[in-house]
Amino acid sequence: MKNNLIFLIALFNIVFGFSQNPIFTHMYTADPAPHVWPEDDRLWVYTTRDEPGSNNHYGMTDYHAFSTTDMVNWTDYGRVLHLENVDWAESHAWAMDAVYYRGQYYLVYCMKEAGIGLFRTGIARSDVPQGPFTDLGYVKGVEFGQDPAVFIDDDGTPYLYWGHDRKCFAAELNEDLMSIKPETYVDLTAQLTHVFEAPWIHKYKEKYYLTYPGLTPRRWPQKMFYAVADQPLGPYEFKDCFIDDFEGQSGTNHGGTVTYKGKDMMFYHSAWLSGGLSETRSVMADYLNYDKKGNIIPIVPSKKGLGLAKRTRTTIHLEAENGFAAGGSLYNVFVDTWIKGYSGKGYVTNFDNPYDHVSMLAQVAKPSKFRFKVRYASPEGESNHDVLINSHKYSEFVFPQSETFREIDFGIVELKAGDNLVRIFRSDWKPSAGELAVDYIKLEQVFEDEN
Ligand code: FUB
Repeated sequence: MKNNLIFLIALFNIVFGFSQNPIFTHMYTADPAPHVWPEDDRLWVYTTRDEPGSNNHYGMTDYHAFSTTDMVNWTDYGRVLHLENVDWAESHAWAMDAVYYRGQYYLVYCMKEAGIGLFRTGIARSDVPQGPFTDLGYVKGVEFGQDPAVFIDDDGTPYLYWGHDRKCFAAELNEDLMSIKPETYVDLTAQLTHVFEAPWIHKYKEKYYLTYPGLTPRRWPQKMFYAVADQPLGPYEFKDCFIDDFEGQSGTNHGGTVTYKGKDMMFYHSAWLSGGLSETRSVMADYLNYDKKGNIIPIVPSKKGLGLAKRTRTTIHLEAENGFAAGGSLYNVFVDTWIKGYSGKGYVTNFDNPYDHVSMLAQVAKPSKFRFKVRYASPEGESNHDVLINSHKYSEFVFPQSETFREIDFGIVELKAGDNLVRIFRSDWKPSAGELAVDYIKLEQVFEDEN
């Protein structure tokens, strides 16, 4: 009976072609940190980004935030922090975590310190989960702070875990999150068989589970292992491997767990989207199940993934007012809040002179098509503005009069692999009746079989 059911589910998936892995197909993403924040019905995933074609990790520069409510339709809020927004760092925007703590959202990341070249654990803050985040400096007391993860226990105590190059450490953080309590520092390396880097903590039935990528002796690629403890700082008892080798895996693996709408899930990465470039990675998600003794049941990565739909779809949502902090720019325009109903922190307006503009950065993996929408208001009358995508794709767009903010659909545009600057500017050749207010742009992923 049970076998018949499994067969029917498998058949259903084949017939309907469910394919939810990788979950983000518009951009190369890695090192996922999934979270659910208080009083927020969305699931959030924070990721690093691999540059198209790079196939190594040395040039990584930035982080993205994603959210969903149904595990199928995702929003990519664009770049939330970049190396150039962090004045103490010089390179290697490697793995990160995010945490909600005392009313603020923090990105806890690692980069190499300028002039020294050692990894530090940086802290950046935002008052909204989608960023962008503002750097506050690095955590004192942490040396070689690669691959940080923060765990807030039920009593509110914050813990930091980090590790690289076959080592793993942990400590309690002080209340400002900017330093560890040295007396709590522990070296967990010996307790975590095969550990290589990237610890992640979650709690299940009053036990602390530490999941991590590890290397069996002298052998890449990484597999995922876990260990269990009664206290957040251990001692940990090594358990097992729970994501073994799989076809199309990348050299590294790195992941985090989350419980959302009653389902436990594991996020990690593979090299499936790049199709063979093992270090150009993409985020995956699968259900995380336990047996009756609390052991994690091994995950076998599959295209089906969470199996809720034929595929996932991501919309890039870029708030105009984020400017430089999100990789864009504001030229001779300003952020205002006068017209109510804007999303985010305001809108961009005052396009007084020819070429006054707002630019927003959209990052994608491969040349691909998106449906382009702009949310705007133009209370005084129709306004003519031009949209430039990557300096060469040029169109004049008319924004009809609208006293309140509304979304207008400008049809399909093509983006190239890597960075795309979408610039909305005042045309120099046509007078504009209205003063345009740009709230955000959206780029909705479209697929070849939908054209
Ligand atoms: O993404 C860069 C590095 O690769 C991460 O920091 C490691 O955990 C590995 O995934």
